[in-house]
Order: sequence, then C-alpha cells, then structure tokens
Amino acid sequence: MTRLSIFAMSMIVALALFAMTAPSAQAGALPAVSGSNLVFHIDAGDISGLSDGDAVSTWTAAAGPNASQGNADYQPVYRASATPMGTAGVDFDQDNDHLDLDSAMGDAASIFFVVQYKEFGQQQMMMGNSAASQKFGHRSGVLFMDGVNYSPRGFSSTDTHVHSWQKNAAGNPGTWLEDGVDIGGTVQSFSFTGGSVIGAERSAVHQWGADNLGPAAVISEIVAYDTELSASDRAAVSAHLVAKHIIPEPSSLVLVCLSGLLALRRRSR
Ligand SMILES: [Ca+2]
Repeated sequence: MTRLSIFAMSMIVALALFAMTAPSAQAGALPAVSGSNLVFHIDAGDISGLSDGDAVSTWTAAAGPNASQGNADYQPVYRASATPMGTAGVDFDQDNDHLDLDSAMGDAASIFFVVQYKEFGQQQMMMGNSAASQKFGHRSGVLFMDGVNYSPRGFSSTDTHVHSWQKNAAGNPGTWLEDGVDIGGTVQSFSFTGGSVIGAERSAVHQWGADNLGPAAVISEIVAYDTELSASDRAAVSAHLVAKHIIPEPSSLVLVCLSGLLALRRRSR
C-alpha cells in the first residue's frame, strides 16, 4: 500500500467515524413532498416544560390544530425517552386518555403515526372525530380505517413503529405500511375527514361503543397530508420518521465510505 493509499484509508476511517458521531440530520424538518399539503403535524419532541411522567394537558402542534385535555383523568402522560432513538412520547392508558384537537384537522389522505403499542387487546381507537365514524386504530393487531380492516395480516410488535395509512388513488393503492413496508391487506379507498380526537375512550365523551377503547400506546409523532403522496414521497417521509425515532440513517455512513473507496481507487491508478 502506497503512502497515498494509507492517507486515503485514514481519511475514510476518519470520515466514517465523523458520520457515526456527528449530530444526526434526520431530527430536522419533514422532507418536502410534491403536490400535497400538511394538514396536521404533532411531535412529542415539541413538548416543553414537562418532566418524564407528567400529565399532558396541551400538546402543541407544529402544523394544524393543537391537542389538549382539561380533565385530569383523561390526560395522557409524557415520556421523555420513549423510542429506541430516545425521542419523547405521549403515553395513553387505554382506559380513558384522549386529547381533543382545538378544531378539526383538514381532510387527510395520507397519515403517519409513530407509535409503540403496549398491548393488543380489543379495539383501540387511535384517532377519530366526535361521531361514530371516520376513525382508525387496530383490532387485536389488525389495522383499520373507517371500519375496514387492513387484513389479513395482524401484528403484535410492542416495539416503536411508523405506521402509515394512505387512501387509494389511481396507480397509488390505499395501503398500510409498517416502517415503510406494505403489511399486505385490503385496499382502502376513503379519506379521513374531520379528525378531532387523538385516542378515544369508554366514558360519555366520544363514546363510540363499549368495545372501543383508547390506545394502549405511546405516540411520538403524527403527520397527515391532504392528498395521496407519491410512492417516493411516502417512502421519504417513512424513512425520515424511522431514522428519527427507530434506527439511525445508515446512508450517510455508507455514502462516505463509498466515496472514500472510489477516491482511493482513482488515486491508486
Ligand atoms: Ca386516565
């Protein structure tokens, strides 16, 4: 190995170490998407002034209406470090915790949920409006939207995941993705309209039936767009959320090493 090669290899190692230790860029803004507007975005990382275990009375949104709950019994709990990447979450007790939006969010055709389910019993309502329709969640691990199961595949992972629902459109089938991968099920053809509640519960407020519980889940981030995203935009938003909450983005490290190796090859010619 020539002296130049040794220098180049040293640079590659240094750059790789930098890539591994540098502050992650993925914690930043959502990737830009084409032809679709953000109608709702709420991130537990934006909650300030609370300590781990504190009740959440207000969850300020980055886009769209804020979420709040004045009844102490119904308030979920703040988790300072809820995900594998140490990002925060809002912990719902399944019994009666829910947050009302200050106003209904705009109609959504693409929704992303960063969520850790704690268990899978019965029906758990993740989001809905005040009527007994247009709600979504899961039934014993099968995701559904507006009453339609995304069957046949259920899931039972209590790890943090990015669940993404999208309405059916031409060339862009309505699907649920888990961490960017289609979990396989019935095409979904409707929009999610008038969303006004995160979670639901069995009390008189937002009573959607005795079998409809709130989420036994920790929610870290919700993102909703008004139209169907392209496959590439959807993949980009999924990848952003996975990298932010679940696993670090490997691409920067891979790219640095690849460019370093190419430089080494050029120099050695
Ligand atoms: Ca409660």
